[in-house]
Amino acid sequence: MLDSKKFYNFLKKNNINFFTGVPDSLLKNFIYLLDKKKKEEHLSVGNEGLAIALAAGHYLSSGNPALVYMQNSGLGNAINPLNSIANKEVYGIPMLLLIGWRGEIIKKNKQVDDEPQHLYQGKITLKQLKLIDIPYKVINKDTKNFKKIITQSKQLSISLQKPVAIIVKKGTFKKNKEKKIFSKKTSYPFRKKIIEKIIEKSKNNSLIISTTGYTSRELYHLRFLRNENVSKDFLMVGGMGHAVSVSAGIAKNLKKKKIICIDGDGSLLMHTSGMQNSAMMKNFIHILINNGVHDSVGGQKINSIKLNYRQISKGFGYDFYFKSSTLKKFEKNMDKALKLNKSVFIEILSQAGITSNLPRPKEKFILRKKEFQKILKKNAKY
Ligand SMILES: Cc1ncc(C[n+]2csc(CCOP(=O)(O)OP(=O)(O)O)c2C)c(N)n1
Repeated sequence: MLDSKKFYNFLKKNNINFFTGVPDSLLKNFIYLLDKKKKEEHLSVGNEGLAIALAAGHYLSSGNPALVYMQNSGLGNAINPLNSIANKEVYGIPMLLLIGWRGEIIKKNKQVDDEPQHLYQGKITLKQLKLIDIPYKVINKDTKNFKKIITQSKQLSISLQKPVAIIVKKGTFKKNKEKKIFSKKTSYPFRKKIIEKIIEKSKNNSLIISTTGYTSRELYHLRFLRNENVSKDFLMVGGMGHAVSVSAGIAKNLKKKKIICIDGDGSLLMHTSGMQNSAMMKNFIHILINNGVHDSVGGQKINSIKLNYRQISKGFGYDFYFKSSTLKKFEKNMDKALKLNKSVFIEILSQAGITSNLPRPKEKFILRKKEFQKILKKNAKY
């Protein structure tokens, strides 16, 4: 296994001294090191496309390639600036991409057992890079020559004037002594407790759409524990950041239902402009579980200290904004929101972390979609 500190030190030795990206669990031990650095050296961003653009700006102003880290699911967000800024037929911007390979191919056509949303993306990741003309090397826990790979990747990126990728398989980086420093203990409620309250409060005539990561897994687990139909919620297992827009698409057509979107701060920042449309829906409750970190992939920090969600939600046009840091106040806010025929944004401060082992949904998502559509069609009360 690779020592992420040695990996980082060698990148620095090669004059890679700016890092940016959206975190991935396969890269978490490497990103914990970066989380401690100043903004001149590390910026965590809302989506992977922004990271490519920051890296381009860094190269233009310093002459040194930056390193952009991401999960392979983030390639979708990155592809536009990769193809239309960094590509050598446009500006030709050197940079290194460090990509966690969820749904990796172990041997020829044999794929690792992973969650459904990672399977297709896992299968096409290397093909996607070939198609957009990005050379890559794959590293894993047995890689011995990582120094050579870093040196050659950087040289190649500079000589070809384009991005070059290093693909990271599961288990490549070993745990380091560096602890995540941002998932601090607070008195705020855990996400699962908040979701439980949402379920309790939203029995009648409402639909829940939940964001990517632990939020959807906890919602699923709670339905299971409560012996309730797991298909009555729409779990955004992939498409991080788009829960708000899927919810708005539903809200627009089902005006008699209350649409409740459960979001995370990392998710909301990924495609914040979805709020332009959700704010117009009068049957919309947007709940932001704000824990200041990307909890689901390791608890890496989110640059959100100065964000003011009252102003943000009001600015996008939400009719109401409520905030709480306790479950009691949150319950009251939910009661108020459910009575209003307006768009409401509820922020609740939350403690990062999971409180129990979480099962992964077993049902096929295609079947869940059909069940969910049946529920929407019947306009059923539950
Ligand atoms: C496009 C994309 N980039 C990255 C990821 C990896 N990922 C899954 S969940 C998650 C963190 C979500 O953070 P947040 O919305 O704040 O919720 P929390 O995990 O803190 O509850 C990330 C980065 C992804 N699924 N998709």
